[in-house]
This record gives sequence, structure tokens and C-alpha cells, in this order.
Amino acid sequence: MSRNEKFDRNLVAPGREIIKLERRIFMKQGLSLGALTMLSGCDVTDADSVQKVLWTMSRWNDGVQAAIFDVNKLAPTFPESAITQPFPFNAFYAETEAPRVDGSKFKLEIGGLVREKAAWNLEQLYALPQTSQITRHICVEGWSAIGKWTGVTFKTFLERIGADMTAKYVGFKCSDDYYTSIDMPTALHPQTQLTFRFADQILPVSYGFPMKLRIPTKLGFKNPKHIAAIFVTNDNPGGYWEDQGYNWFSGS
Ligand SMILES: Nc1nc2c(c(=O)[nH]1)N[C@H]1C(S)=C(S)[C@@H](COP(=O)(O)O)O[C@H]1N2
Ligand SMILES: [Mo]
Repeated sequence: MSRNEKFDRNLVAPGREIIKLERRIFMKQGLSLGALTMLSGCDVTDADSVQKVLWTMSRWNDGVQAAIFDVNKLAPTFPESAITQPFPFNAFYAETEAPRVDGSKFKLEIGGLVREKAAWNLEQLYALPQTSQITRHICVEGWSAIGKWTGVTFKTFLERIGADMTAKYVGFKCSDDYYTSIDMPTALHPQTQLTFRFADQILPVSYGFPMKLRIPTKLGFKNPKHIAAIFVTNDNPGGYWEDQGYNWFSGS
């Protein structure tokens, strides 16, 4: 049987998960599963070894993407007239299940490689200097939308908490059990924003009350909503979708 016949048969049944993972990882690279089989020498019927190779490739790809990330390159911005209405909601659950955080009791936890570990209440956070951006949010599921977000430049916030900016990662824990993490260069990018307002209003429940991280240089799933804790670390904390196969860097 030729390699292709064997490959096609696997497209139908046991390879489905692999195909999904492969799509996620090679979306941008154009490297096919067929080419991967040749490169890795592993049989596509052996799901475990294929998954292992894909994970290794994805992690390697993170390194390449991080190396070509340009800290000075800005994501496009738009006029108010370009704002998408209504703005889509997305999460790993239905909109009615978005967590209802009590703002009067809320405290943002800070941890890891930082000098000031004290928690922040909303009054303290809202007193930080703020700017607005009108940028495009791009979801890996195939939609994009332009919105207006207001908050403190994340770099400014990291300076306030005395974050070790030579550390590799910033991790986020959310009130809905979502979690994600980003590389330090992206955390320090001038458009990366700790966001308190959407469309000039206090961030609505659906869009991440009491705060989200807005990163216009990264895909939607790297923009955590309902942030409850922020920590600085040298151990990659992964993420809700990242740990299921989405490429970790997912940025430009
Ligand atoms: N806490 C939390 N943040 C999250 C998610 C989630 O399920 N929970 N989903 C992510 C995904 S996949 C997308 S596309 C955006 C959607 O944000 P929006 O509802 O403001 O459009 O939130 C991201 N951040
Ligand atoms: Mo998304």
C-alpha cells in the first residue's frame, strides 16, 4: 500500500483528532501531515507518536514566532465608525453562564516574580493612567470584530508591581476556570492593555468584567477575560486551549 493510501484511510477514522491538531498547528506553516510523516518517519497509524511529534513541532514553532516577534510593530487601529455592532461573545460556555463577579469585593491577586505582591481592588485599578484602542479581535474559530477597549498599558502595570521583566512568562487565572499565559515581550508590547472598559462603559459581564487583557497582536483565546490573578514566572503556565493543541504563541 502506498503512503498516500494509508494516509487517506487514516483521515476517515482514527486520525480525526490528529487532523484537527495538525490544522491548528500548521495553519500558517503549510506543512502537511504527509510531509510530517516523512520528516518524522513515524507511522500515521501510531496516534501517540504523531501527537508527540506535533507537540514538539508546535513548541519549536513557538520559539521561531517569538524570535521574529517585533516589539515595535503595532497592530492596525481603526476609526470609531469601523466598530463592529453587536460585538460577538465567545467563551467555552454559553453567554448566560459568564461569571458574575462582585466588583465591591473583588481583589486582583498578584504572584510570582514580582516585588509588590499586594492584591488590588477596583478603586485602585481604576485610578491607574488609561488609554483607549480601537483594534481588531481575531478568533481562531474564523470570525473577527473591531472593538474599543480602555485600560492601563500592561507594561505600566508590570512596572507598578515591580515585575521581573527578565522573566519569560506572565500567567493569568480567570474566575471561570479559564487560564492562559503570554511571553514577556508581548506583555511589554505598547498595545497590550489591562482593560477595564469596553465601548466607553465599564466592561460588561459578557466581555470580561471586571478586567481582561487586550492583546491586538495575538489571537482571541490569548486575551483572558474575568482575570482574577496575574503571576510572573519562568515556567510556561500553558493555557486552557493551548493545553488542548492550540499553538501557544499564536501571535504576530
Ligand atoms: N475567561 C475567559 N477568557 C476568554 C475565553 C473564555 O472562555 N474565558 N475565551 C477566549 C476566546 S476563544 C475568545 S475569541 C475571546 C472572546 O472575547 P469576547 O467575548 O469579548 O468576544 O475571549 C477569550 N478569553
Ligand atoms: Mo476565540
